[in-house]
Amino acid sequence: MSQKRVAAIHDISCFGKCSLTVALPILSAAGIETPVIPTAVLSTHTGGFSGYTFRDLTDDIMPVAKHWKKEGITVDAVYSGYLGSKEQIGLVMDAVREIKNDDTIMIVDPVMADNGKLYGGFAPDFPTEMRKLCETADIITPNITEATFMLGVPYRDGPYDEEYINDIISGLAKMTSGKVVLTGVFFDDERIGAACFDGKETSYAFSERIPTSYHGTGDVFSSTLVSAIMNGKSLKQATQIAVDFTYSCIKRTFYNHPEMKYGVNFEAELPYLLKML
Ligand code: PXL
Repeated sequence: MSQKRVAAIHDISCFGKCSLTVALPILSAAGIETPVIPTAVLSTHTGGFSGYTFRDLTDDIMPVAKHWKKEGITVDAVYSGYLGSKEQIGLVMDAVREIKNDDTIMIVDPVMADNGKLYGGFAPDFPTEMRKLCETADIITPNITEATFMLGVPYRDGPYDEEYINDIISGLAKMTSGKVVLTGVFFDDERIGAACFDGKETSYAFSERIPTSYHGTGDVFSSTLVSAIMNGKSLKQATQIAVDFTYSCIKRTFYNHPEMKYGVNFEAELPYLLKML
């Protein structure tokens, strides 16, 4: 099998283990060539730090994509995450047109919100724009807040029931012709995981629920999912691998009790990921 190439389009949060500083090591460890289009450079992520710097790279997105096109560089997949502005969403769609071939798949993690709230710096109409990007995707990986914001339906705190999750999944399945992996699904306090709609049926992948949350675990999850898909796993298998790996990172970090905003120790768990792949 020739080496897969995935373009990762996210910001670089210089400190805080999320976006490109998570996607790049996980995909690389999984054997995937990972060219990047950085959308912005921040001193830290925006969740829990104040006074962070923000260097906007909007003007570089299209020149990078056009240069790749001129060089004949195409990719097997594009994996987008945190985008710094509404304008960048449209530019990502344009950039993908430059670098895709007939077989390129587009995986969109509509990173913008959690726990019923938009991340700092996003205007209330940001989900409407992000929805447009998701409509063009082959696979989307929203959490429940992001899904409900894009669908314009009420957000609820968990535990959830199957009816609520099924309604969200069918809303998303109507919104995009792509497949859906919905994260942050839990029906009781014991287990948490993801619902996966592969275009035909919905399945669930769960792990033990650890009563905490760490920044950047959405990026760990989606980067792992992309890695598993590129290594030939089905969406259902990839979802279980992403749930298991994210859980193992949280568990390891929890027992060492670091700060939530510092993210998880995914590095120490990478050998475990490679075994699952
Ligand atoms: O992990 C998502 C993420 C990525 N990049 C930046 C963020 C966040 C979440 O807050 O602030 C800059």
